[in-house]
Amino acid sequence: MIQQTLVLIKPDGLKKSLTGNILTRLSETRLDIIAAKIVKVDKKLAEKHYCQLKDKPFFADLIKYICGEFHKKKVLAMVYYGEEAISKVRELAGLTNPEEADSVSIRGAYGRITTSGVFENVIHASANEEEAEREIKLWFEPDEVIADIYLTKIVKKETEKKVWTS
Ligand code: IDP
Ligand code: MG
Repeated sequence: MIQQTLVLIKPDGLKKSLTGNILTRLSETRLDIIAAKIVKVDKKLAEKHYCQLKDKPFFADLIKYICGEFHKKKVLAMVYYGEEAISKVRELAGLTNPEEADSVSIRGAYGRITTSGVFENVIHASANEEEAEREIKLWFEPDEVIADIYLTKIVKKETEKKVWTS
């Protein structure tokens, strides 16, 4: 089945200059990148992204982690597209706990658990189609994705926006 999945290189991955290594690993999947951007994650976006975990004891630290408070204040957000994209990327990413992840997986190779218990596992990958749709729509506008993956509509908006001065 053709699918799309949200991939984030988390702040620890960027701080440790792992972007190239991680993208090389992901290219093993032969999937297409159909969207990519650097995002400065604010608390609102972080809380929406991880809304299913809001009752977990590690939630507050997780929000700080993904907002970059322990590393760099940015993540690389991408959408990968192709045959069985979700399971292919999840498998390469490895288990959530970097110490339990296969040592050749991305998380197994590059992740760590901090002394305060944060799983710094360098990459996010959507877990299923429902999560992928919710997450892609949260992180990207339709015009930022170069394939027609979900239904869109045109709305007229009269809002201010920042433009280059010349
Ligand atoms: P996933 O990223 O493998 O889908 P989730 O359960 O969705 O795992 O958790 C989201 C993120 O929250 C993880 O990637 C990890 O950074 C963090 N996390 C999950 N479980 C724990 C935990 O038990 N302790 C600390 N951090 C955790
Ligand atoms: Mg998850």
